[in-house]
Amino acid sequence: VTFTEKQEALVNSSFDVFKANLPQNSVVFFNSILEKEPAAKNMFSFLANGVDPNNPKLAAHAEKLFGLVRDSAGQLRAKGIVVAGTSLGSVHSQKGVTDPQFAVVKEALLKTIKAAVGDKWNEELSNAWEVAYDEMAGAIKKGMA
Ligand code: HEM
Ligand code: ISQ
Repeated sequence: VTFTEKQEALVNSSFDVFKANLPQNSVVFFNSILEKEPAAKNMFSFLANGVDPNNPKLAAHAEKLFGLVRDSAGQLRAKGIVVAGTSLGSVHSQKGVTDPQFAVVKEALLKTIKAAVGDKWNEELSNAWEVAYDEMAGAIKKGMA
């Protein structure tokens, strides 16, 4: 996959905007996932009490996911491929994560970035996140097989 320096910069700068308002953006992210996939509530230990904005675990887990997609962008720009940590595949296969759920999380991620960056949003930015997410998801799925 070809991933340009500009695409990496778009992901990095919007990740920083996402992080600047992490608790609120995490709530947008989880609500968007649960809207499409209510069953996800029972998959995440930290959603036992619903989407509680005061639960710091929500923000911590959301930051981890967005951070890994950001790392994916860095890997793509540097070497054109993404390698996922070895435990990531087993975590997700143990939880029984499916392909459609990967698509739900992707849509939620794009929606959250769009809401976070406001009028800085454009197709190029969205596409950069999409490619970085797809490649990281592909690397995780390989580890699930
Ligand atoms: C756990 C990353 C996609 C469900 C984890 C963990 C990481 C991670 C790092 C370890 C625990 C943590 O700190 O959160 C990712 C990345 C994804 C992805 C980078 C996509 C590129 C998904 C999808 C689902 C999912 C599509 C399905 C809804 C889970 C669950 C756990 C988990 C249920 C265990 C959470 C818990 O501790 O309760 N994921 N994930 N993940 N992931 Fe994902
Ligand atoms: C999937 N995997 C790990 C963490 C997550 C946080 C929020 C939504 C989905 C996730």
